Amino acid sequence: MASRATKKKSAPSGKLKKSAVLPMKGRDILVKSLENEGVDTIFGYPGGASMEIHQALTQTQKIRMVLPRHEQGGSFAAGGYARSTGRPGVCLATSGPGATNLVTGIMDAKLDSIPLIAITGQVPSSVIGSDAFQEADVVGSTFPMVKHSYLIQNVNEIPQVVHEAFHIAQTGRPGPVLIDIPKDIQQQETIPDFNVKLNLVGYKPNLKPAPQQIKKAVHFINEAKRPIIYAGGGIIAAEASKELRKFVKKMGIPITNTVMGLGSYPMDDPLSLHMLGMHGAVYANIAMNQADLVIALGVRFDDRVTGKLAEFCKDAKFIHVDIDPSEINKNISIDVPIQGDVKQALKMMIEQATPKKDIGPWLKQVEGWKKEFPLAYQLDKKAIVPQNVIVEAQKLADPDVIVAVGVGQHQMWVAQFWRFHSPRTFLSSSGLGSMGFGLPAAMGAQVAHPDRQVINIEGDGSFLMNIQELQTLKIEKIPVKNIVLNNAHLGMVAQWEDRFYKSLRGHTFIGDANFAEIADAFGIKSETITQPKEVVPALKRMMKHKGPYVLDVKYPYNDKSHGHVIPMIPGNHTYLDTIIDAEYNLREYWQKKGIEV
Ligand SMILES: Cc1ncc(C[n+]2csc(CCOP(=O)(O)OP(=O)(O)O)c2C)c(N)n1
Repeated sequence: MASRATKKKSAPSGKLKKSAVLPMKGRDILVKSLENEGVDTIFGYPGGASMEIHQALTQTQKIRMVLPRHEQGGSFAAGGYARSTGRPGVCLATSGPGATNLVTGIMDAKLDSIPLIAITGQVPSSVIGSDAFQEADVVGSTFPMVKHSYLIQNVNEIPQVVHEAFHIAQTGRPGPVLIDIPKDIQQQETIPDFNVKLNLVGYKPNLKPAPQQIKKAVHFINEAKRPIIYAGGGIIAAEASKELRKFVKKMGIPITNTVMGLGSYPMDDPLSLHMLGMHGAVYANIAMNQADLVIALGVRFDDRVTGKLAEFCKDAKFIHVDIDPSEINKNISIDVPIQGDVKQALKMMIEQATPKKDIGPWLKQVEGWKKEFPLAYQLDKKAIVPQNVIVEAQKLADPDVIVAVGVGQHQMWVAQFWRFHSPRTFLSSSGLGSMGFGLPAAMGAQVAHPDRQVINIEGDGSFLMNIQELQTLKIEKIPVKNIVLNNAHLGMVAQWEDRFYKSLRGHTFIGDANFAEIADAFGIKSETITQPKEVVPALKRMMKHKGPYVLDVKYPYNDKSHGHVIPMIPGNHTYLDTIIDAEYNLREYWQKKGIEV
């Protein structure tokens, strides 16, 4: 490939202050451009193709450089930063292996619509395409994962590219944007022009919902006898929790949340039906499926929510508000599509709709299901019960605590039993479902919120996947508290083995690790507990400790029903197939009671 070295542009006259007219290297222009976007933290791991940028970062007082111990940790940390603040998280890596190590974090941000800026150093322009040392086509390989990507080919483009990247990452439906920058461009000098203007032809997300569609939605709501609100991560991304609360309060309609939507509505409110879907509350799934109107707000009808599509909400009409037109009518045929900002749509509906005074019988029915099928767990005198650790931890935690999780049973138990009431307090790799997310995501959130309590609750398998970040916590003085729910198994997969493979263990026993000793080796305070009576005192000690902490909670993997995440709707099944306890699924339970199904 021909050299992409570019000629220096002459400075645009008149616009720049005298001090800015000095030539700067590409690496310094990049850092200044990031400062101009308000970046205060970068999670970056250096290497040959990015060390120029790290050199430049040593010269700024405005940006904290956090060195993760693995680029995947850096990308999840940037995700945790973004999820907990709403501002784009920034991660940085070198070319080749550094860049490929970011890929999981990029995909995680894509599936959960998280604003993320991933910056990668690239081999020099002159050798791109030659299989140079540590060359990887990161733009090509992440192409289907990013919202947009750039390979910078001219040092003069840097301010424009950075400005566009931040704009794209955080507007419309948020998502990841990649900036790949060859080493020679980092080294070249030019007189920069930071007076950049946005002119993105073809990218102008429409925020304004069509008024006639809102009118139609209000009409459908007026007519409904069994309405339900199904609210997801879009509410949090749009900062629309306040409007959602107002809407629910005014209308008196019950509401259920997706995993991504947890925190958008207070779960202790009587109208909250908590989480729905595969491991959601039985009452949430019954109410959804027996509703005559589903008001879907910032959701994407994920298969973990719908189960078997053909049977999903068979008697319902659908209103769907989403910023992304490609989500509407994707999985479900929608009666009232509303493309636009869900915050604006809610404001318009609040103004125009009248309270639902005519749904008393429906509310009574929903209340009945809530009482009949409570989320519950059994205590055990001899062994620690993980759900109980979660419940006790919330009792002792600060009210504004931020909770991160890994992926597996522990993740679903937190989603079921922790009562979230504020947006941006639950950090979960929900769409991608990536193990190894909890510790680095908590780390990113803690850096963004140094004065708040941040707790990571992770299974042993998940914790092991980015355990090296304990060193980052220690060296960077990041006081994340880690509760490791340690059952020596890949619990969620073992649960599926118990359910669907006659408990044949296909490499799901991982063995018992002593996480307190590992933490100790990193210089982090730690404790191990094995007995139920130790739970509360150990949690108290952990919460009181000022620095990072690892609490290793050892409990036996339990292959009986009460050791599983229940309720559970097996994949591609319907709510009637919900496993509600050891003996019955919902269909059998209702048949036994003489209820027609
Ligand atoms: C990176 C990655 N690899 C594999 C999986 C598949 N998977 C889903 S849950 C799970 C087990 C998780 O075990 P652990 O973190 O110990 O949590 P537990 O289920 O025991 O609470 C596995 C292997 C995944 N989600 N992510």
